[in-house]
Amino acid sequence: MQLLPNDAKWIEGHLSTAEQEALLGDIRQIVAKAPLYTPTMPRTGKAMRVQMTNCGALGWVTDKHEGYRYQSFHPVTAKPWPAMPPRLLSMWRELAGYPHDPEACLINYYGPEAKMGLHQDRDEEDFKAPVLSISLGDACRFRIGGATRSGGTASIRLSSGDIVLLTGRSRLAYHGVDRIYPGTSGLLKGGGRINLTLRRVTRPD
Ligand code: MD3
Ligand code: FE
Repeated sequence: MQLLPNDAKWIEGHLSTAEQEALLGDIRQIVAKAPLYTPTMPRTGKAMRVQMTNCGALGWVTDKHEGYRYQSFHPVTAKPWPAMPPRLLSMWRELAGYPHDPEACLINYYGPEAKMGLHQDRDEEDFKAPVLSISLGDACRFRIGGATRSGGTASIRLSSGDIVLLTGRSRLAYHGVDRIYPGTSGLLKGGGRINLTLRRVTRPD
């Protein structure tokens, strides 16, 4: 385990190849029921470069008028999100250090040209809950800074099987994906990168 700025934790190579393949099998089943779609940004309606879907009770979506939010159903099919696979629940219980289960798992798919600009994740009610990120497929350059846009940032190369746990001060850190390194993993037949983020959305009572 390595510490990143503001107490973010990087667990390099956490998942074995067999575990990555098993998790990918779970993801394929989810995507068969809840297809990846291209979200559009609020106000501008511009397409994001990353394709998304979700599993769990709640999923993160964009809305042209209402901005970003969580909802219980797929915005294209209108069906409830598929359940969170037991494998993901166990990983959260093992690693998150948080006494309540996650409610959402956002699944991001990056093609070779995709990236994600520097942003904060602040659509959840409870910032005391960590975010657990799992990388699968091609490696990427991931950038993380502090709680303001103006501060310095650190860049790391995230590879298939790596975990990043955003706890404490890092929970509100600016972060983004600068680039994908195509052809660096054989896990996904067509190439590209999948990132899973497990999140608690509502404040537990
Ligand atoms: C730091 N995803 O879905 S994962 C996102 O690789 C997102 O797809 C990126 O940023 C990806 O919102 C980065 C690592 C990550 C996830 C959530 C964070 C870093 C974070 C929340 C707070 C601070
Ligand atoms: Fe994010």
